[in-house]
This record gives sequence, C-alpha cells and structure tokens, in this order.
Amino acid sequence: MTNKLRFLTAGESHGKGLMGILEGIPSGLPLSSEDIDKELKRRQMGYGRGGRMKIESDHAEIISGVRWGKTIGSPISLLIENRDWKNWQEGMSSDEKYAGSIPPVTRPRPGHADLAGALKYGHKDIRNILERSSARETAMRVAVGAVAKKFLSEFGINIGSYVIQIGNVKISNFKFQISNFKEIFKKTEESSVRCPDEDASKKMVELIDTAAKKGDTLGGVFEVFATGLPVGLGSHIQWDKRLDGRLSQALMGIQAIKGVEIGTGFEMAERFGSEVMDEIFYSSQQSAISGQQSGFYRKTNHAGGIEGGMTNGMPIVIRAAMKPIPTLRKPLRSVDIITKEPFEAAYERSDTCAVPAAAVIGEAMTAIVVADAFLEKFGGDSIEETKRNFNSYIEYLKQF
Ligand code: EPS
Repeated sequence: MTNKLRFLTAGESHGKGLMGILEGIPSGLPLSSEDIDKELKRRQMGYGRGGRMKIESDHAEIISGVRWGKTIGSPISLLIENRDWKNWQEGMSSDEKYAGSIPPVTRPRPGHADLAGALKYGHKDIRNILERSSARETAMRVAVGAVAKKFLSEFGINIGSYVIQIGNVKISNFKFQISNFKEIFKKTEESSVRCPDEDASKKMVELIDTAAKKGDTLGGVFEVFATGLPVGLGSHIQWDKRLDGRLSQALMGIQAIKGVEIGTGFEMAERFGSEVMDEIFYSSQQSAISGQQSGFYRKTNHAGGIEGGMTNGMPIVIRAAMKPIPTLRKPLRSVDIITKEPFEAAYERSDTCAVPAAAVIGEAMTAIVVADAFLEKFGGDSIEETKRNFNSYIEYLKQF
C-alpha cells in the first residue's frame, strides 16, 4: 500500500463484532449498506462451510464517513456485529469479573497460529490468539473491499473471481478471457463452489461431501481478475511501488493462503521466453481485444496484466492457493501447552472447505490495492476531481 488508501480492522471471532476504518476514499461516492451487504452475502454462500455460517448473517453498519448516501471524504468506519456473540458474552467479555468463566484452550491445533502465537504473546490460554487469527476477520475485509469496488466501478473497473481447483479436482480447458468475462461471472455466481464449469462444480461438491464425512478438510485454488484498468497503475521505479508485489502481499495476507501467482506464473518458468511474452500490436482503431485506451494491444495475457510492476491495460489475473482448513474433526497429534502431554486433537465444529469464500476475499483485497494505486496515480479529494484527472489521462493516451 502506498497509503493513499489505508484501512485497519479490529475484532475477535466470538467477540461483539468487527470494526473497520477506511481512509482515503474521495467525497461524493454514492455508498449504502446494501452495496456492502451484497458482497458480505457472497462471502457467506460457498458450499462446505460449517455450523457457524448458519448462525451469522452479516450486515455492515456505516458508522461514519457517509452522509445522505454519499461519502464526505472523512474516514469511513464500519461495524459488523457477530450474532454468535450472544453465546460468548461472558467468555469473551472485556470485564475482569468474568475471568475464568470458560476453560482455557491449552491444546494448539497444528497448522494454526495457536502455538507460535501463545509462545510469542505469553498466553496460557490459546483463545487469546485464535480469536483474532480466525478468518472471521475477513468479513470486514470484504466490507472494506466493497467500498473500494464501488469506487473503482465509477471508472469502469470490474473485479471478479472464480474457483479453479478444490483438492485434486481441477477445472479443465479453462482460460479467462475479456470477451467472455460476463458469462464467466454469471456461471460462477450460480455455482455453489463459485466454479464456472458445471462438471467441475459437481465433482468439487462431491469431494467436499467425501471430506466432510471423513471429518477432513480441503483447500484449493482461486483466480481473481480485474478488467477495465488503465495502463500505468503501480510503478517500476521502486520495489514497494510494484503493483504485482503489492497484490501478492494483499492476497498472501489472507488467512490460509500459501501461494500466489500472477498471469501464467509458475507455468512461464517451464517455457521458452519466445512462448510466453505478450507480443505488442497496434491499431489506429481503439483496441477491442485488450480494452486498452490506446491503440496498442496484446493478443495474449501471460503477464496477467502487469509488466514492470505496472498495469499494461490487459486484465489483471492473479491466482492464490489456499491450504486445507487446519481445524479438523479427524484427530491430529499435538501437545498440551500446560501439561506437555501429547494428545490427539479433534473438533466438533469446523468448515470443510472455504475456498469459494476465499475467492470473494481475494476480490476485496485486490480491489483495495487497485483502488490505492488508482488514487496514487490520479489523486482527487472529490470523485469529480478524480474523474477530471482520469479523463484527461485517457485523452492523453488516445493521442499518444
Ligand atoms: C474459523 C472457524 C469457524 C468459521 C469462521 C472461521 O468459526 P467457529 O470457530 O466459530 O466455528 O466459521 O468463519 C467465520 C465465522 C466467517 O465469518 O467466515 C477460523 O478458525 O478461522
């Protein structure tokens, strides 16, 4: 982040709720709770979630930064209440008088923040770690991302995602193309695992059912795309200004993400250079292929829309790999932090697969980073000012 747009979240998984503050959105952007809630709903819908999602029905209350349906330029603060809080009011209370009202968690789950966090923060109750490391926090990221998306949509930028793999079930013969992105988007929204291929969707659902029966969990891979981007977001001039690096951090920072690649990423490493560079063409007619604002265009997109850390006018395509959820009903070996005795961890309640939800979270993080880079390039304290600056750049590109 370059801090043109910055945000923080706060809140524990079973605490009162989640809070978010987003600073840097210009004034004059139409914004309502409904804009945010529809994204929150998409995050909650994926097949493979556990009991918790039956309790929660996320709604974001706008606490500040919006007046009469439009942003006013001040920090936007949001609140999502946890419905499950009613079951945890004493156990998660800030009041000392409830100390010890629920037993401490002393058994670290392999694959979680539990053990490293307890040792680092000096906690004998792992709950003090797991409450914040939980992916419940991603609800607020999606809420903040919804605001970033709304901002970007004013400039014709769209962000979407789909799942391409769950466990060993992979979507086959599929490639994101700007010409069919609306169709991909529609099919994805219709699929319970957010996968645009019906056949693969069915197999993914079956695999999730098999894993659930065994008390096991699954990870997978999702792809996020952004269309309508102008050339030149991000910069080659310094490592931390490169957009690919900024996006990778944002996606890698999502709970349980273990791998990120841009464009054809790792596959490029196996091929000859002549096979994977996106050759440059020119047409005096505005290009319909890449959606660029200048006459330069590409027929391929191995680079995933980014060259030299800058957008090149092609869609951004970024992929992330999520590990299987480490809370398992199937027992795993671990050691109690107090008694130091070995035990076999098994849990009553767990999601089986959260890859479809992670894809929506990936969209949110992508939107936040792209909006930040957009404001870095075009500035503006009001949407009108940002639009004037943007339009003047687009005019300049057409005449280049
Ligand atoms: C999560 C564990 C589960 C998930 C939760 C993330 O919650 P619980 O421990 O209450 O059963 O359902 O996800 C959400 C609540 C959410 O909104 O996504 C974890 O440990 O990361």
